[in-house]
Amino acid sequence: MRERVALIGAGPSGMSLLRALALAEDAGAAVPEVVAFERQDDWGGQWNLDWRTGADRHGEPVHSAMYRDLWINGPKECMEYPDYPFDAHFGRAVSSYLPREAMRDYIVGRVAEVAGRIRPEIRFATAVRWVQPLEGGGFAVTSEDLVTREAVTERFDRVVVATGHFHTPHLPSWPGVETFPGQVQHAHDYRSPEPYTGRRVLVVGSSYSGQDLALQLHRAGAAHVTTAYRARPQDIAWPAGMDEAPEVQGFDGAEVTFADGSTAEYDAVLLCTGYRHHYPFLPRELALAGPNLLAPFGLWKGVVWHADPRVLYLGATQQLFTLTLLDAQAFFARDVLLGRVPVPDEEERRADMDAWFERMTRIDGPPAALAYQGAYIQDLSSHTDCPEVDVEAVARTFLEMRDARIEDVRTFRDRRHRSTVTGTLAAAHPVPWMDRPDDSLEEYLHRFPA
Ligand code: NA7
Repeated sequence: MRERVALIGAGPSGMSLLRALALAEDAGAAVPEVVAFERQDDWGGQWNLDWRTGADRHGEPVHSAMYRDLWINGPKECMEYPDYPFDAHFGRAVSSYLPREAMRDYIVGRVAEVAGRIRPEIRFATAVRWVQPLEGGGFAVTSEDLVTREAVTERFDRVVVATGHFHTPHLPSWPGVETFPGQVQHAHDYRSPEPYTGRRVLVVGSSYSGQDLALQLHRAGAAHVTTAYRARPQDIAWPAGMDEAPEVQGFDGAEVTFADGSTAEYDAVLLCTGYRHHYPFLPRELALAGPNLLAPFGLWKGVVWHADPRVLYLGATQQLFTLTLLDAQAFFARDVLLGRVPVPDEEERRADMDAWFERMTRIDGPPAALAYQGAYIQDLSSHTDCPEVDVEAVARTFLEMRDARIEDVRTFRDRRHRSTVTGTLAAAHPVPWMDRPDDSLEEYLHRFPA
């Protein structure tokens, strides 16, 4: 009998898996029956903007942290699918940094060829409520149609979890924070900078969200923006109106004390403190937990759940390479599902996970982190026919971006990088990013005559 696979989530990872399966089928493989469950009304995961915060139109937690004015914060050349160049998608050279809508358009464009077949496999506006391992094998998956409110329980042989891990905020607390008189908001609920204009803002957390939102607020006229880091300072030559501080120790009304004993007053606090792995539909023994790591706990090859290899995860790793990383995982997962990649025994899986974990502990900075994830992508791809990523060239582009950002955080998005796939040098966007170019797809493409 044909195996049945439940795919939970139709963001870029789930879309990549559906596409990879369709390609295998075209090449003559017998593929399992896949039912994909997607809580949102459309595919695209994080790339879908919802103006709402808190609850979505069905009363479910809003999935995406997407905000107006988001432009990618690494060059597109670091995210380019080797078999789907940006030039080919847009029919022209565009800038290295794209607004949200253009990026989403590219991701959707990549699956266009098979969209007519894979989209019907997705049940939109449908939430998986519970996955129960069955004694006789397989899983009982209970899902709820969010429109009709009907719940069904169906049997599947395997489960692929592709719900991502940037939807449930990590919300640390500090002594006295409840006495702070202004707004304390997490980045997941941020939609636009206007409420921060003219204010002194403390951004807590200095990773992707912290870096971008601090700059967004500065650009939109915040009176002052301080970024509080935890691990290490960012090496940025901060422009007037921006600075950074070490870890927050506590609040006393509007006054914040930092780890070096210094204090400052703020009007608003924006928490860019990351996200939690959160899989409320999985029993504890199947649910990934722990911090956002390049080698998450309990996943063989970052994909196969060690404790029960019938469960696979996509996109659960910390992301540097983003789309190409997700694609490499999707091809790997597909070939595990097709039996082309044998899952080794427990001991061998454990030894492999330990080796990658130990290697991760030796990472001492961005170049080493990029080399690590590049090697991981190559390792995954060596088992499949996933389009090959030139990981060294992409890592070099990342580091060029990093140097440009350190040099001037306000202008790094105006730089032009070269595609590692086609060799094309990106076009120059005529409006500097600091001047807030319009972020609609139509207006963006209008800037680059075909
Ligand atoms: P990340 O990349 O998971 O980063 C979260 C950051 O929050 C990270 O730098 C943490 O510091 C920091 N953090 C967590 N708790 C604290 C406290 N208590 N004080 C200060 N700093 C803290 O999440 P992002 O939202 O930036 O990015 C998520 C994804 O969005 C990213 O992968 C991109 O794909 C886009 P740490 O480094 O652990 O010391």
